[in-house]
Amino acid sequence: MNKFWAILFLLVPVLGCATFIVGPYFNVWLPTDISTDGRMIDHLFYVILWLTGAVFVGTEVVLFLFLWRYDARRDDEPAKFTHGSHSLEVVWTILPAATLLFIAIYQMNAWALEKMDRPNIPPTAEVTGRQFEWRLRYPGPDGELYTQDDVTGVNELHLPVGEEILLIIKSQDVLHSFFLPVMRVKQDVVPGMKQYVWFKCTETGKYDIVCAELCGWGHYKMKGQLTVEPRADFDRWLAEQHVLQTATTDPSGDEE
Ligand SMILES: [Cu+2]
Repeated sequence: MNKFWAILFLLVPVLGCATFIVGPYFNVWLPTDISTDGRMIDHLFYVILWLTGAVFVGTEVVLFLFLWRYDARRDDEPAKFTHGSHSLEVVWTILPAATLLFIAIYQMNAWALEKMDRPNIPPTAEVTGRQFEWRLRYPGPDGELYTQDDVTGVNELHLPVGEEILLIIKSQDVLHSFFLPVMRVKQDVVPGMKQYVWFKCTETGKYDIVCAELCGWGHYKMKGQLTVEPRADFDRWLAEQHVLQTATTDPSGDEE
């Protein structure tokens, strides 16, 4: 009977690995990457996946071997207890510590690029998370953010392709997380903090904006759409939005 349990437990690493192998064929793997830095992020993801995967398979195989080999009903020799092994503890403390240190050093460049080296350009737009939508604010015709002619919108983020993008990220209420899967950008949106994300889109198209932090009952519907388009289309869209907005909010057409 213990052989049955041993095989059942062996199925865990076997099916676990199989999931990763067949995943890409069923389109349940990483989404397409249309950012200039995405490859670096994906590479880090794979390094960590291989590291944790090897440990996972190793421990599961040892578990299987022990279940297969030792059975109290067939083996009447009493179990031996040990009060611990000093050297073993030193080893299993040093190994994970060294692994973590390796990862910390290995990802330093990526972290600096994504979180520290903010480009010195005017912000493309401001994104404000609130229950349960993304409020957007673009500089209007004067090219400056936080002025009278700003263009505002909800959930429909447009960005020009092939240009450095800088977004200001804020929250109006609770904790959210601004997530652009195709751009490999994810930033917690912390109330009271002004944060920045920057990236460059390499392909035009329509993509998801997701909230990746459980933020209340409507979290599931806190979805937006990112439209990446050529600069000319982007400018035209922004101008259109500005006309629509001034027409509805100010019939006289006066700005100030
Ligand atoms: Cu949210």
